[in-house]
Amino acid sequence: MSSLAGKFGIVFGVANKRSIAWAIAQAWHAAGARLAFTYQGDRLKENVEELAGTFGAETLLLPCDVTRDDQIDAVFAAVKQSFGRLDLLLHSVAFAPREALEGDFLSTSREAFRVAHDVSAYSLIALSRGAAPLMTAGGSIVAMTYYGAEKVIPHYNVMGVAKASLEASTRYLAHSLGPKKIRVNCISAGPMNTLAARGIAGFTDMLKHYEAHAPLKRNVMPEELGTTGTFLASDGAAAITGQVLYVDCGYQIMGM
Ligand code: NAD
Ligand code: 0WE
Repeated sequence: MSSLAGKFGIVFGVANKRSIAWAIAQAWHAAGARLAFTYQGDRLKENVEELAGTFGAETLLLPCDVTRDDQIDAVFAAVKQSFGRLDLLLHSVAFAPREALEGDFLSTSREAFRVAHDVSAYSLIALSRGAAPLMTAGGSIVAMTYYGAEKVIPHYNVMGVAKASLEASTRYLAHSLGPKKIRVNCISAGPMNTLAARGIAGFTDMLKHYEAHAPLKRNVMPEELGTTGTFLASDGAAAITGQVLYVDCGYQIMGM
């Protein structure tokens, strides 16, 4: 039997076919889960509609800017109405104002700090609070993070600080939701060529650096985030919560 057969999931963070959220959604779907998708705004609706449509008409599609409490409430009300319950949630959402990822970290404005933390870290708490009452048989919440949370990656700047907050929030949420059998974990992915990485100065060199220095001597493939996402969502991971799993070809273990 498929590992996610009979499970209901919701996916935040699909922008296009290269999105990490789409790689994990495809794997969840292949493992038997029925999914709802949210999109950030009208600009992305058509993209997500077309991708989600490949799973058939029973897929739910809902707008959700994660900085908007009213939209978050509406999403979980609609999920309750259509699915009746929820087992899985993927958080694959991050944003910091472009200028904060370019200059010196010392120049980080109060507003860029606020926005980065609201979109990229606080949203995990808000979405978990919305999902928890629907996770009546327990559940698995998975969030995407990056190594810049723990070591300095030049130019990642305030996003690294927001990812550190996301990872710490994962631990506090795991403690809060553990008694309800809801698990909360992060996947720390190696660099991926997605929309969020587009236009980052030196990104191609970063991919080459990983190829040269990661123990496995290559970069991560999207399907490998899918298989890890499916494992964390499955009952096989029933005793794993509050963790950061590195899916980075081993890069994180290196000291030099
Ligand atoms: P992506 O651009 O495909 O996905 C980012 C998503 O965030 C988009 O779908 C966008 O619509 C959404 N988003 C931004 N602001 C939002 C808001 N206010 N409300 C709702 N949604 C909003 O890029 P990706 O690389 O797939 O990024 C997904 C996640 O993976 C992010 O958390 C990112 O930090 C993380 N990650 C990416 C990499 C990488 O190298 N690409 C590596 C490790 C972790
Ligand atoms: O989490 C990310 C990127 C998230 C991101 C991307 C953008 C680009 C467009 C957040 N906010 C914005 N704002 C924009 O205006 N990654 C893990 C990918 C990434 O981004 C980097 C990296 C890596 C890796 C930025 C600098 C250095 C390395």
